[in-house]
Amino acid sequence: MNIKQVILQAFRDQPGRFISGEELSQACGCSRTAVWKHIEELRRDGYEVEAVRKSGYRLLAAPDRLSAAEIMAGLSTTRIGQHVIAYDEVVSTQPLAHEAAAKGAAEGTLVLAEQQTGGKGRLGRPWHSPKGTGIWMSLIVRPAIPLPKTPQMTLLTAVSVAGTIREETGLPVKIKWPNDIFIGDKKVCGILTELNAEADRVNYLVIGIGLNANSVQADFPEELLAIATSLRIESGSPVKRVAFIQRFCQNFEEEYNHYLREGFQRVKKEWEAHSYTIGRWVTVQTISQKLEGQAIGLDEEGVLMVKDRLGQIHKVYSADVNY
Ligand code: BT5
Repeated sequence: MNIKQVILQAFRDQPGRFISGEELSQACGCSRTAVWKHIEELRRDGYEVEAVRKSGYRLLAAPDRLSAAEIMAGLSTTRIGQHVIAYDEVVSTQPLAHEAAAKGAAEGTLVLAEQQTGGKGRLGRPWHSPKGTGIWMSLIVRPAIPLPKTPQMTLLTAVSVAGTIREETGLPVKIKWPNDIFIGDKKVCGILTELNAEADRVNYLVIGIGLNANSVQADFPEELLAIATSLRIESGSPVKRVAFIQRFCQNFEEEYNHYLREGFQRVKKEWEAHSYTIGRWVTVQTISQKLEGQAIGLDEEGVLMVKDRLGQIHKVYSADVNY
């Protein structure tokens, strides 16, 4: 840890308390003047630090910057989010997460960035990820599940994000099969699950999550204005991204542990309860066919079931669904 990190750690260990210059200088192994210089630097980084003669220093507020230290401080998970690789600007967090996973990154490692210049959606579509406004992150997991079950992890992630949005903002979110989170009729979050596997074994999954957290209308390009929204636009106030990510990690870990122990039932139930898709008349475009019908539910594996005009039920594994 460098001196700034030692000072931040000391503040976090004793939240709300004044810590004397002397105490900090001992913890850092440097002079009190050096402590003061580093406190000034922290202020320039966006930390609000109160200084009171004879009492010392006290942390009032941390910036909403997505740093590893901020996210990991106070995180009560055992795996998810316990390793964070944070970047300022990247092309996309997905390949960086693949690289980290291939080198053995622990399960639960999060790769995130303030900005993506080439963020991607499914089928090579672009994901707009401007600086500082959103949560653009890729989560590495290594579930011991057979390949056909991996789409369930997308649904599990959607349920975890949707729950986190409800808890943090109270907004009424809905999940559109398989990977979109909507507020009203606009998309606030997209999920992209990528897989590294052998014939019968999952090595790891990289789950990309793109959430428009604090974007305002002006952050969206013309073509997204009518179809995209953000938590801030919907709730009228900015969200604390660090707190959001921490809560997401806790929710995801809880869902994930339950899923590994007990199977898909709970995710299925929660997903169906918050679905934007079930009950609607949909047009489904798979790579090979187009079909119309009513979305009637998920089967036990998480596959979407669509009933066509003739009453025949089709199982949809991977597709774009339109209404
Ligand atoms: C998705 O794809 O919704 C998956 C998005 C995953 C993004 C994350 S961010 C972290 C990680 N790193 C990456 O590079 N990607 C992941 P799809 O269902 O194909 O939706 C893409 C479509 O959504 C685009 O064609 C646009 O119409 C729309 N779109 C693009 N950017 C958007 C945004 N910021 N908000 C809402 N809609 C957007």
